[in-house]
Amino acid sequence: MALHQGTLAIFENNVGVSDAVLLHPLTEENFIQNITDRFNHDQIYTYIGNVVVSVNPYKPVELYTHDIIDEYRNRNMYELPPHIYAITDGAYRSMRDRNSDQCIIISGESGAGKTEASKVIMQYVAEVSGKGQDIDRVKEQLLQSNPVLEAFGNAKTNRNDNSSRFGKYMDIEFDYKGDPLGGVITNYLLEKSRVAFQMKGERNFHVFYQLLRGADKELLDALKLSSDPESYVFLKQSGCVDVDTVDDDHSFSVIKNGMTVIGFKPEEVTMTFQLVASILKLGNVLFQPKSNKDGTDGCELPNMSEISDVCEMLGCSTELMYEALTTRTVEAKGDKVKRDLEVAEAIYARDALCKAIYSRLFSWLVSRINDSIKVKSKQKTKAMGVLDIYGFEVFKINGYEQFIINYCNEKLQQIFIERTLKEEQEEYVKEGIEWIHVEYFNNAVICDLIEKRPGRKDKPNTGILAMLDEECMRPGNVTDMTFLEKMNVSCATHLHYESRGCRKNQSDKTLDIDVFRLKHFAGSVVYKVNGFIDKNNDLLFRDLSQAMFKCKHKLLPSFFPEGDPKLKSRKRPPTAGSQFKASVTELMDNLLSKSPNYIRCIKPNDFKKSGQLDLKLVEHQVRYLGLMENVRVRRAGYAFRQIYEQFLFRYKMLAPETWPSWHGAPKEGVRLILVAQDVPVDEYAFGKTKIFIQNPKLLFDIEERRRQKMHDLATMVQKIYKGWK
Ligand code: AOV
Ligand code: MG
Repeated sequence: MALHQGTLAIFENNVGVSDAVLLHPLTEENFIQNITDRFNHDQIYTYIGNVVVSVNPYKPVELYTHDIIDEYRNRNMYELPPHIYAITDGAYRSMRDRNSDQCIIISGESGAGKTEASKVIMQYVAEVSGKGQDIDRVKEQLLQSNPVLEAFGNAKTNRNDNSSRFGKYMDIEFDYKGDPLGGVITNYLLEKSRVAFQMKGERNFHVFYQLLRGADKELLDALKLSSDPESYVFLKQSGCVDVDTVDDDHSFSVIKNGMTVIGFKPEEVTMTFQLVASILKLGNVLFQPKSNKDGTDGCELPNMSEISDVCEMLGCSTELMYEALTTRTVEAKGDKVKRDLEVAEAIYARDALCKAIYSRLFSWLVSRINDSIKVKSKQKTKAMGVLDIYGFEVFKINGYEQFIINYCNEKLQQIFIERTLKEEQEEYVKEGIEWIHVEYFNNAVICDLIEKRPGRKDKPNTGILAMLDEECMRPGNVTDMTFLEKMNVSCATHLHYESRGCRKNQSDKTLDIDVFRLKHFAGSVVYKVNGFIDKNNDLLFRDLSQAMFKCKHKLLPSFFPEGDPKLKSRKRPPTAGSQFKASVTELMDNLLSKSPNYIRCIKPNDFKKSGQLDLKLVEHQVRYLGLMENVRVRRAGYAFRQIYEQFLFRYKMLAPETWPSWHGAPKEGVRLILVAQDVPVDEYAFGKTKIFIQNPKLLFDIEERRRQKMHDLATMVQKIYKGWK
């Protein structure tokens, strides 16, 4: 296939080396210089072997056109400049032609470009796979699931204007021809605390603003909403309602259209927005103190307007809702006693209800989308998974959510470390070639610190999640501080744990006593322990779940099955942490069952600015992502390897015996080419199916000679052609 020379800038003027394996000499400085030079020329992708390193350009780049997709179709990775399209194409073809399920694991810290990368993958797959009415419908549904889930699951944070606040893994399923049949989305713990509270400068989930800014008057009236986000406590308290890079009004029509394409019925769309509106209104419900005759304190609602609107939308009796928000039933020795809630408790209950409604709505949306996109036929499928989670993050104040998010990133890093090394090792062994060990930092030790199972009685229990669960289950006076004290004792000697007394920064002289510090693979994070017990417990007062269960709303009661009074079992639901751990374990097993492909995203600066690359920041990421180790492992033995047939096909013009065609054994053909090019025998090794070349520069030379030869051939053909004329 000929390149459209001149029309596609990406194919011209390759800057630096496109594969870091070819760097000479290989130093961290050179590595960073290379990606910097490339970044400065909008060449944001660089390979480390078959891993794509991507630097976020923070501006539109001319890399994603139909013409460019066309070029990458059915091409080998090394033939064209590095691109996500190339590894996606490789993964897609391996899946289709070699029947090997694939996954693409995208990692990098918050704002590094993971979510955008996942969209690039989806766009590519949609374009290169088959066409036809049914297939196109499936593709459109898969593509539209993106904006819908982003509206409900992404938000502006201080790190990223469109930050994923949930983890997402999507399997796209194909038939034997490689045509998409459907998919399955798995979501991981949504950061629901954001519904009721956001840090200064951050926003709530996009959908709230989209609804207010984008809905027409009719819909707003039906939902009894004002169009101004400033009217809602849940939206205005962070001091940020508008974001330059986000168009809420337009996005609203995009998600409404998306929901329709996916197959949501109009009433389902209405019900969804009723719940979103109810949350906004509940957030405005105020409580004021009330003194009871018996001397206890309670609270009441000074104004019933918001609550009546909510009850009307949810089909709930106002009295029941009022009671559920201001009182609590406690069981003492088999007796049920109603107790008044104080103002702070009522606010807590109200917020917990809003968070529960929202997170359950989100899970429902995911399962509703899954219903639409699931493969309907019984035929056998092959899968390609794309993983896009919330990236590693460090804020001024880090809580339970950051702990969970960073734990998930820790696990992904572990997969990368183990698999890139293991696979490399396996390949050498499989091909009968000696393996040279490269030292690397294995973060398994941090994963253990977080998730290890409880130890024996005589051994300290060092799994933080397990300790947290233990504390949540323990009767008696349990607080965040008792949990912290427990950790401080158990983890005292752990190299990656530091107990209280951490400074927030170098100049800060005050000591925080309610914090602990974890040394994650990606950096040190100080966590404030406040809220850990509560968020891990994740309990909703039963009065509230029972009230929700009794609502006439067609969707809501099904979100609160535990509110069914007929329910016999009162078993405590698993904690948020143990659920998350279980789902992460399942995810890891799933990823391990597939052939992995990696995209390692790098954030160039902390200001979301284009054209700026902060060397220190990049250096830090290069280090913790283990990219240099990655290059070294790749180079330690043989930087380059290729299946004999492919090598022969590409370089056959370099030996008289193999040009224009070779009919002998491919391995022998490859040997003849290398001999013809005077390559010293100690520079390469013959594996069982592949040729391994040690020095990357050599490959460079061979490639250059090939280019020259192609040029000579083209000139010769031109001369002959002219001669004919
Ligand atoms: P993330 O997924 O890695 O962060 P995103 O993919 O949301 O990061 O990228 C953040 C922002 O960077 C996007 O909204 C774009 O403005 C810009 N960006 C990223 N990749 C590209 C690209 N290839 N071309 C142009 N602009 C890009 V987080 O979800 O916060 O962990 O949790
Ligand atoms: Mg993201």
